Order: sequence, then C-alpha cells, then structure tokens
Amino acid sequence: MGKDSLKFLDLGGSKEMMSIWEEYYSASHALLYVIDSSNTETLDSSLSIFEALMGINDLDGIPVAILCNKNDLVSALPLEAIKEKINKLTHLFENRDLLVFSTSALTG
Ligand SMILES: Nc1nc2c(ncn2[C@@H]2O[C@H](COP(=O)(O)OP(=O)(O)OP(=O)(O)O)[C@@H](O)[C@H]2O)c(=O)[nH]1
Ligand SMILES: [Mg+2]
Repeated sequence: MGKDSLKFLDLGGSKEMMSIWEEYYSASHALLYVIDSSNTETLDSSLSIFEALMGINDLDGIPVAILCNKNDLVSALPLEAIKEKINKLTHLFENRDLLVFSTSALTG
C-alpha cells in the first residue's frame, strides 16, 4: 500500500518571518492561517495581510482554512463577528475552498 505524507510548516507572523513566507508559496498545497481572535487591534491588519496573500499567484486555488484562535479568552471576538469580516472578502474565495474555524491552542 502506498504511503502518503503531509508536511506542515509553521511560519511565524513576525515581520522577520513574513519576509521568508514567499520562499514557500510555490510548494504549498494548502494554507492554514491562524489569527488571534482576542486582539481587536491586530485582527483587521491580520485579515488585510490575508487578503494580500490570497492575491499571490503561487497560492491561486489552494484550499484555505482560517483558524480564529484564542477563543478561550473572554476578550475574543465571537466567530460570527469574524466571519462577517471574512465574508466581505468573498471575491477572494470564488476560486478556492475556504473553511473558518474557532480554535484554542490551549483547550483544543
Ligand atoms: N489563551 C490562549 N493563549 C494562546 C493561545 N494560543 C497561543 N496562546 C498564547 O499566545 C502566545 C503566543 O503564542 P505562540 O504560539 O508563540 O504564537 P505564534 O502564532 O506561534 O506567534 P508567531 O510565531 O510569532 O507568529 C503564547 O503566550 C501562547 O501561550 C490560545 O488559543 N489561547
Ligand atoms: Mg510561532
């Protein structure tokens, strides 16, 4: 029986790390994009960066999941509110599958 393998790369969101993201675009077959639901100050810029990513040719058509993380914190924006923001970007998803999840790295 053949063996399949999946390789996950965890690329950080700091400025330094963002500058190397592009080295991985052409080899990517799917994207998990993690946003911090609890930080309303960075949420919009995080979605803007995501919007820019969706315009990258090498990422065209690949399936994407957005993980709205830190949902265990009381300060977290509810999933529905984040989805409303994401839904304003529908033009980005005509050509690909998109899933949006509410997650906590602490509680699963
Ligand atoms: N409460 C809570 N804290 C979290 C959660 N996920 C991460 N953290 C905390 O947030 C901080 C940053 O977590 P990291 O895992 O380093 O975040 P990161 O996304 O890898 O950061 P970069 O690699 O710099 O992009 C740590 O203190 C974590 O414990 C979560 O779901 N809930
Ligand atoms: Mg990290």
